[in-house]
Amino acid sequence: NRTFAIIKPDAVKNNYVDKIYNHILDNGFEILSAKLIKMSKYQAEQFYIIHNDKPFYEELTSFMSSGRCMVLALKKENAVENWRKVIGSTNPNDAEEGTIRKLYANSLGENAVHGSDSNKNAVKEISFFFTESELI
Ligand code: IDP
Ligand code: MG
Repeated sequence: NRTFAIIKPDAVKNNYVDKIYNHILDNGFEILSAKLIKMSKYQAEQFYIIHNDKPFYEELTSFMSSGRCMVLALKKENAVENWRKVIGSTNPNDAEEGTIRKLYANSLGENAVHGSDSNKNAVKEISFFFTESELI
């Protein structure tokens, strides 16, 4: 299975890319592709369109387009569920010890990483940023 991950602008700025890479590899994920990008505000709005009715939509899309982030396509058995476990709860205060959000996130909004929440969304999110031929 595949999942889609983002190392968010806060984590890139704080130089946590290599640490987060180690979590990915130590947990047995294969990196099919990774690239450093800067999302436009429009791209962030499209990516998070499911949240467009939420009070945090503006804050979220401004933050996600505020700086460079790294987008990744990951492969592992039960990748979606597994990656959600590795990253921890949305709010770093609630995240379990040892999870990426517990270790590297600043706040509920700036929470270091993204992970798809279902196989269906993983497929959609990967194709939002990668063509099939980029997944090696
Ligand atoms: P998830 O990333 O754990 O799947 P979602 O509920 O899908 O969490 O929310 C997407 C992202 O929106 C979160 O990762 C976080 O960056 C941001 N977010 C969620 N809730 C809030 C909030 O109450 N205030 C500000 N940002 C939020
Ligand atoms: Mg989500």
